[in-house]
Amino acid sequence: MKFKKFMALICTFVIMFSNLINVSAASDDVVKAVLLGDSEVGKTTMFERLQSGEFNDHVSPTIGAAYVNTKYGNNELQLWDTNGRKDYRHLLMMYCRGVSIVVICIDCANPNFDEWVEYTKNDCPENILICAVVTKTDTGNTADKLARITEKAKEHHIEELCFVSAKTGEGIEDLRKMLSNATNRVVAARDETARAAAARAAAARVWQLEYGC
Ligand SMILES: Nc1nc2c(ncn2[C@@H]2O[C@H](COP(=O)(O)OP(=O)(O)OP(=O)(O)O)[C@@H](O)[C@H]2O)c(=O)[nH]1
Ligand SMILES: [Mg+2]
Repeated sequence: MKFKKFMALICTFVIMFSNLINVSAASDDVVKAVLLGDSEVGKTTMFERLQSGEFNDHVSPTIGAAYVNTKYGNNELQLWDTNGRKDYRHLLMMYCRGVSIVVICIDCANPNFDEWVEYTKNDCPENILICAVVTKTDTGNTADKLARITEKAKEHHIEELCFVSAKTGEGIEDLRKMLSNATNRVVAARDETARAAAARAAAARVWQLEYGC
């Protein structure tokens, strides 16, 4: 038993260490996004469904994190799947470094945004795009319930929202579109910032030429 625990600990450290090397791998051209949400809301199942198009109902609880890069036109998104367990919460910060998009994942049976919106505001970089996915919509949702969740998301200033069932596949295309939109918005904002900086630098050069200072 002790040996098993020891090996599990070693594995956790190896995975975390290899992730650490990649954590800041997103270059300026790549937009980094992270899936956040309570354990068991279905982050990994959805993450896998996005990649394979299939529902795997035997995914293991995530240890550390994993990522996948996806091209949306000329832009590239690096999407991280994290683990939601409370006792690993202090490690999440490491995966949120350099992130531009947070995707809060909420189980439609228990749509509690508060904790994760709070976490995002306190522990993620400023000026990030906050999106949300309501998961497991196959588990008895009603139009009324979804409308209430949409209202709550607005109250929390969630900028993009979609509803997904990794089991039936419903909403997966909407999720893809949401990720693509969010990626393009981040790149457009970066371009705008770069243009503004170039314009400021050009104005400073003109000033220098005219007034010699
Ligand atoms: N009915 C239904 N079950 C789902 C769906 N998505 C995931 N599940 C189930 O929910 C459980 C938890 O899924 P995970 O993907 O491991 O959850 P997670 O958020 O990655 O959990 P952590 O890795 O611990 O943070 C599994 O038993 C899944 O089969 C869904 O769309 N519908
Ligand atoms: Mg997981």
